[in-house]
Amino acid sequence: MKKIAAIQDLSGYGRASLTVAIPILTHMGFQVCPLPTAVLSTHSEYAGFRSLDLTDFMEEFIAHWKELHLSFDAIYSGYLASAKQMDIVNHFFDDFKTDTNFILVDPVLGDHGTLYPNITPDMVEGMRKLCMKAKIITPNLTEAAFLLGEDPKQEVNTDKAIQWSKALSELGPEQVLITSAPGEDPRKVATLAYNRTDRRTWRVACDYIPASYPGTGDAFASVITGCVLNGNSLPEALDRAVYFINMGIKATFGYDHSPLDGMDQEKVLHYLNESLPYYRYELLDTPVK
Ligand code: PXL
Repeated sequence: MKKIAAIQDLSGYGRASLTVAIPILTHMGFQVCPLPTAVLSTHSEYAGFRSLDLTDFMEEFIAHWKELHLSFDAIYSGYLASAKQMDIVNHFFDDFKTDTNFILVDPVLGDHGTLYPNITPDMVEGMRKLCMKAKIITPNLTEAAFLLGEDPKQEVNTDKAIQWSKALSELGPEQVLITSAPGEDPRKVATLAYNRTDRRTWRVACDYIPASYPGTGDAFASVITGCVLNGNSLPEALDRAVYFINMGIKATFGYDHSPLDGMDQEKVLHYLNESLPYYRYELLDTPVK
C-alpha cells in the first residue's frame, strides 16, 4: 500500500483540504496519513470561521513519526495556517524526502486575484521556499502571481501563463501545473503543465462554467498526487485531474445549494478508477499566440 503524508487542515464544513484529499486518494487506492495543520469550523471563505492552529502540536506529531521511522511514497502539502508552520514543513521535507518518493506542494494562498483571509506576505515567502523543494507544484493563476511577485490582478494570456510556469520551475520544481489559466477563447478555461526536464508544455482546455467552488484546487492536487503515484505521464495526470474536476462541477452546478459547500465530489469519485473516455491534452511546443 503506497502511503501519502498529507499536510493540510481539517475543515469541518465546506469541502476543502483533508475532507477532499482523503476520499480522493483513498478511492485511488492509497493510504492517506494526515498531518493536520489546523482544525477549522469551516474553510476560511465562510464568514466568522473559527480556527485552532496546530503549529506547536505539529512538532510533537512529527517527532513521533520520526521515532517510528515512518516513510512515505509521496509528501503532499496544502493549506498551512502560519509562517512558522511553513518552516516546520520545510524541515519535514528534509527529514522525510528520500531517493524514491516525491514532494507535491499545492501553494494554497489565494484565488481570484487576492490572498485568502489569514494569509500574510511572510506566508507567501514561506510557501515560495516550500515550492523550491517540491518536484511538483500546483498553483492557480493568483498563487503563481504571488509566488513570482507579479501583480495578481493583471490580465494574463496563455503566453504569459506559460512564461510564469517556466519562471516558477526555475525556483526548483520540475513540474509546474497552473490551474484557472485563460483559454484561447473566453468560453474555455485552461490548465497548463510545464515539465522543465523535457521543456514540454501541455494544456487541457475545458468549457468555462460560471461557478466557483472552494476546494477544487485541493481536489486537483490530490488527483495529480494519485496519478503520479500510479506512474501516469504528466499530461495523463493533467487530463484525469481536469476531467474529474469538470465532472464534479457539472454534478453540482445544476443544484442551487451554496457554492461555498464545494463540489459534490462524492458523486464522481468513481470516475477516478475508470479509463478516461478520451484524451484532451494538447502539446504546446511553441508559445500559443
Ligand atoms: O481550498 C483551499 C483551502 C484549504 N483550507 C482552508 C481554506 C481553503 C480555501 O479557502 O480556507 C482552511
